[in-house]
Amino acid sequence: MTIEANFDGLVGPTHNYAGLAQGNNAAAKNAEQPSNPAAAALQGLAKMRALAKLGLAQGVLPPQERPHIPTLKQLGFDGKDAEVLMRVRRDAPQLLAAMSSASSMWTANAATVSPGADSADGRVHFTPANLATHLHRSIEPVVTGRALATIFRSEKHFAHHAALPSTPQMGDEGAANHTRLCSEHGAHGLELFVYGAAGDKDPKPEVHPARQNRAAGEAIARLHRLDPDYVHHAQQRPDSIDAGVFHNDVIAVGNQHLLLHHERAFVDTKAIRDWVKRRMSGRDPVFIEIKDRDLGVDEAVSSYLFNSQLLTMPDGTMRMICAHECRDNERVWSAIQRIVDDPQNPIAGAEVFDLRQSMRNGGGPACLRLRVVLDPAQQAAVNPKIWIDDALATRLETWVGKYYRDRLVLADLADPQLLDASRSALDELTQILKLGSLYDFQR
Ligand code: SUG
Repeated sequence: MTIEANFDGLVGPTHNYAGLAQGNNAAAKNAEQPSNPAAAALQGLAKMRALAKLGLAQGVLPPQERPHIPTLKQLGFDGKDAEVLMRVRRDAPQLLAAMSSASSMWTANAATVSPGADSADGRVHFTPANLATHLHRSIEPVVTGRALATIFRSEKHFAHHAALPSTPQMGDEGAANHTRLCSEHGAHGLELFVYGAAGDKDPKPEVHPARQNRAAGEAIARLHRLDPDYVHHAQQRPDSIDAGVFHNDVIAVGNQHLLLHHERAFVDTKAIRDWVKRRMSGRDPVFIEIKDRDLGVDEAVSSYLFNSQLLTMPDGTMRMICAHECRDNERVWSAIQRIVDDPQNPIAGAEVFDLRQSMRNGGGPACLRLRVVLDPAQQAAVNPKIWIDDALATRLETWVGKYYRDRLVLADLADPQLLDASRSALDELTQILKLGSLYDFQR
């Protein structure tokens, strides 16, 4: 059977709050607070373990090497590693923070993925996101591409593209702005690309950057050899971006034939619905729209309701995987209960997870995962060591306990011992997950 697997990003040992992300309310609010990298990694692993226990295919993607000394050298900080760290802390602490972010944990921004059923050549296509609007994120795509090519290695089954040119005119933040709708995961899907800015004539957000450009979605649709009739480009509402909706997955989520979204997600919701109704075969699409009067955009953003994962269970029903913050807000929690109780949609349950360490940087359940639809032959071609089961989850928890700190503040990022421990941790991880020499320090 063709399944949708979730690949969650393992939180790296330098997870911290540096206030780097524009338009991301949570990250701005928690800037310079101490973080707990060990707790962050364990919270992510608990979600992975739980989803695997539900009978779902759950994989893990490795964190990146941080602080990233090669980029600091490229920026003119030379000498031994400890000297590089000392100099950048003294002369440009904001660059040290940018080179130390554990932001690769949010694998919804790692790449855009199109399943074989949607592509003219039948292969699964991957394009790493360039993450061009933020320095700390723009250094992710090289190693992301390497990791994906190592894990999805077969040329017969997988096609790997280079990230798009790294400029805001081609700004691409990956699957967070891409929703696939289909009758079954294995059926020909409809791919919805959501953008924040396009040509000069289109309305733009006034306060925050539009991170995704329409030109990026158009390029990816070409690269992935998608049928234009099954592709739709839709604009995000600029006022919602200014209110903190920096990615579409903060205000909309789809799974199979279901699209759950806020009233203020898209500029033209009707055009999306008409296209879906016209193209979807085999099943009637279901749209759940939460009205502004029932839940404001501010509450959608603070709770991350729409950043819940919508998962198809082995019995065919759907379940919502929500952040704890959804239950902390009564209006949000009753909106979720109404969805679960409504027999008109296939969502039959909701569960909350404590992902607070990631949430404080604006990363909810759906941010932490990259979805990859795989048929049985493609599943068999994936590096088998990355699938989470109880044994691997326990092994990774032990690994976290061995290397991760439980408190980190920005001043710690220059500590050479943090760099050493991180490299030792990643070196061991590449052995556990059989990833070869993935990192620059291993090459
Ligand atoms: O790009 N936060 C990330 C959160 C990404 C969430 N992903 C999705 N919505 N899919 C971002 O804004 C904060 C880092 C800091 O400030 O320390 C950060 O990069």
